Amino acid sequence: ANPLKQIFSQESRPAMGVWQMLPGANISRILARSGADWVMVDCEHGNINDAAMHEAVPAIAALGVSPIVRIPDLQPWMVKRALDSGAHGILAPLIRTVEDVKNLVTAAKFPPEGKRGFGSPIAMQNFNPMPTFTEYLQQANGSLLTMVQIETQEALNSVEEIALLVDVIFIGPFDLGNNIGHPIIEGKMDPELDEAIERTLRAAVTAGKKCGIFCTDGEQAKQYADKGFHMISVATDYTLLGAAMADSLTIARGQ
Ligand code: 3PY
Repeated sequence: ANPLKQIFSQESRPAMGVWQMLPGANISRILARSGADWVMVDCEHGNINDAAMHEAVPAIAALGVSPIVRIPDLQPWMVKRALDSGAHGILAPLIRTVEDVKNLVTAAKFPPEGKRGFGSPIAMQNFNPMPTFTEYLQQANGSLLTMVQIETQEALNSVEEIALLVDVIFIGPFDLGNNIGHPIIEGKMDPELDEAIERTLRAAVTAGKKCGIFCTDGEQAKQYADKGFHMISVATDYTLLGAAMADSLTIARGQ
């Protein structure tokens, strides 16, 4: 079962998630028990290597929450490692062209739809109930989610075509701002960045697909939920830890 896919197909509410940047299955469990609908295991910017990913993914999945892996780069072997670890989906950063997206989908699907290699027993081990080899082979193409980040000017130019190819187009507002010449400064978004974000949402909706966005706090996540986004990150483990300690210190010091 893929809980995130179920939310997408059966519920009209947005799927709210959290970003895991720090390694460790205990952190994965804390995040998965928070009530989040999905946890992004961030192998791009997080401190998570291949071994840590193999610890995080099953820890999240065991709690009935979808682990999604953000791969470090768009390389077929990274897609294979992430899906073989049992991830319910993969997110590829910084894609540029329609060709990039086609390559991602090819790497993520078993033949005849793609070229994913078959043989790891690890992925099925992490599903509940555990599928047989054959069941996993038959179900994976239809159940694992393909996601790409819209965060370059080139990807934005082709966003309507890209939306047709994957399950989720997911906006990285920081990179998108940087790459279209309107970086986010002190949390402020330029109207052109807002327009790029709106265009991406429209592209997903028109294609009958889902649109995600990276947010850094609950208030911002609520704003995008109200706009109709389908998959929204609310915070990262890294910032949550620091912010919670700072808040407690303020109270403790009577400030
Ligand atoms: C971005 O905002 O660019 C992201 O990808 C968030 O990690």
